Amino acid sequence: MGLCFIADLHLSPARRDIERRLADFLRGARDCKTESLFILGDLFDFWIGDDAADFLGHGPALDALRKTSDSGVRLFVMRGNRDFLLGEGFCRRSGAQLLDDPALVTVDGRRTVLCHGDSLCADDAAHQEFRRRTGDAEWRKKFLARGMEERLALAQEARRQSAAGHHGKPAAALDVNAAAVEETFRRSEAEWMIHGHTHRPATHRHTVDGRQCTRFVLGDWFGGESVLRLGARSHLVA
Ligand SMILES: [Mn+2]
Repeated sequence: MGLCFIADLHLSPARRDIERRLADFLRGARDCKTESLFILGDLFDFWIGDDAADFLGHGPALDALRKTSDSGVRLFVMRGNRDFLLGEGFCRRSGAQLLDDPALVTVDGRRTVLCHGDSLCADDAAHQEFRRRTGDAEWRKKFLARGMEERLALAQEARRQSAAGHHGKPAAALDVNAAAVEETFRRSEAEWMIHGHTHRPATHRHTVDGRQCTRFVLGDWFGGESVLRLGARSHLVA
């Protein structure tokens, strides 16, 4: 029983080891009758449309997710900055429910805000510009109308540029911005926040307008599985 929160697996055709890690983890989640599994963004290193899942070899990962949701584990997936094109086709195949970013839930009755985390990185100007551009419905429609090979080439080019842009940037510019964190706590009126994206797993305490708040940061899966197990019961807040 209980809840699991994960993020930043960055599954890709080049990292079949992470796909096996996920399959092992999901088997455990089914065996333990996990109540809900929340995947808070960047499950995939890039996603070029639901129609291209098999083209990229993600069939086994989707089957493992489906088996898990079919077993009774409630499966929630939030889009990250890498897999922001996850859509209804992915949901139908995996049995997952897409969450908005941010999403509000209760965890054992505590008001909790879930987000991928990139919206908190307000100091990363290049990334905020990328968010604005790719958030545009017209941009998405045009991109998805291209052939799979072309979409793949564009995604790989975007990753190269992002990696080059991060090189030499001060670490603080890539971490969360304190004001953005406070604003997210304030607006959501949440006591807890759970997010990924920064790949810096930790538990942080914040005082916001005199309220004690806790922020849980999820780790990536490059070196091993990284799971936050927290609470027994969750409810989505409408
Ligand atoms: Mn991310």
